[in-house]
Amino acid sequence: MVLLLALALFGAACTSGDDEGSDDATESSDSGDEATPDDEAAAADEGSEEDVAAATGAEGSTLQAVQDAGVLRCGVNGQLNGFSLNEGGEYSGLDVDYCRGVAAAILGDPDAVEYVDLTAETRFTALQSGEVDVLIRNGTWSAARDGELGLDWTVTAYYDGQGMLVNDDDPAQSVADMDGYLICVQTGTTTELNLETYFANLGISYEPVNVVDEAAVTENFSSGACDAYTTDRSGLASFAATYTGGEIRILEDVMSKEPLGPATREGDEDFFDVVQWVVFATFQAEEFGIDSTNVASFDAGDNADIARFLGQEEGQTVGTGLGFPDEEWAVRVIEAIGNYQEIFDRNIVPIGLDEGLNQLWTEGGLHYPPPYR
Ligand SMILES: N[C@@H](CCC(=O)N[C@@H](CS)C(=O)NCC(=O)O)C(=O)O
Repeated sequence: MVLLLALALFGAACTSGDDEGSDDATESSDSGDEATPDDEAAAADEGSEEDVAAATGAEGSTLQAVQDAGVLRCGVNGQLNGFSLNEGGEYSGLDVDYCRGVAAAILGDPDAVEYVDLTAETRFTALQSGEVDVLIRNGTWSAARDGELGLDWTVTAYYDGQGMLVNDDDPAQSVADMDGYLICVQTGTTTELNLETYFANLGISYEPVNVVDEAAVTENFSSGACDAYTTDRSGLASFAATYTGGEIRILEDVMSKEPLGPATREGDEDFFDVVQWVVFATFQAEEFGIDSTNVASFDAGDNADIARFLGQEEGQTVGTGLGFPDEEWAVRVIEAIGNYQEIFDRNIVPIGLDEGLNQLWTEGGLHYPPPYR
């Protein structure tokens, strides 16, 4: 009872990031400085052991529950241009596309999604407690989140790294020049842990200004309460795309590895498979030259691999074997959201980022879908 009440209160207090005043959004600048790398697994922001117990309890099959409900509850950011932006209830972005892809695959309707905006701090509790079915919120796959947090990370949909943003007229050319800086950093993120490690390795100090969402970053950065802002480089690009407080600059430093992708609850194997293969399908379609405009009429010719991907191989059971309702699921995904290149061009190119590692393995990137057979 106590646990349920605590979860309910925590959720109610924190899930509406948009509504939080900036006073509440700025926390003591002391707290982040005290974490050590050993604290990472147990970081307060990353859910308690009780949360894990709730997650691994008898939830039943999420896949079945989603199919029974006819709607997918997708935990997203809601404030992150390029990934998940909530504009009056209209959602767009790479993360949003994957919510839509999963809904298209298992429910036959990419619009059958209920989006739940989550802050960095509340996101894992929301997944653990069953408030959302899947978490697709620019989340980094890390060992502690995979293990002790009781989550499963499906596949990396966006390879990122942490960066640093400063005012254009700031003298710093790299993070090494930033001794003693006041740095805006979001609580509940890998970012605050990496920041400490990176500065310690450089042998310089900093003062964290802890904030809970992008609105608070904007306020603190534009007022000069922070000299710099650190987060995933995609988050910095997203911030820079809409920031109107003056000229800003992103330093060259890549401070960490941030593999971002969807997470499901541990022990939820069939749903995990479905979410994972929806992401793989977007890589695979690109590899086959299949996109949203040609998928409905694509001629597989003599290519059995393509025929199978499109659900056209005689007697195939690979799709239903994974948990999909039929063999044409991948066609619905690509019709709804396109292949990865289309998803990238639609969402990420407008915020000014290059593909980097987010390309097929055949083009020097890390996207390598396992064989669909
Ligand atoms: N990838 C990192 C950082 C994720 C994160 O929450 N980033 C911030 C900065 S891009 C964010 O989403 N802020 C928007 C918000 O919380 O409303 C993680 O998983 O911890």
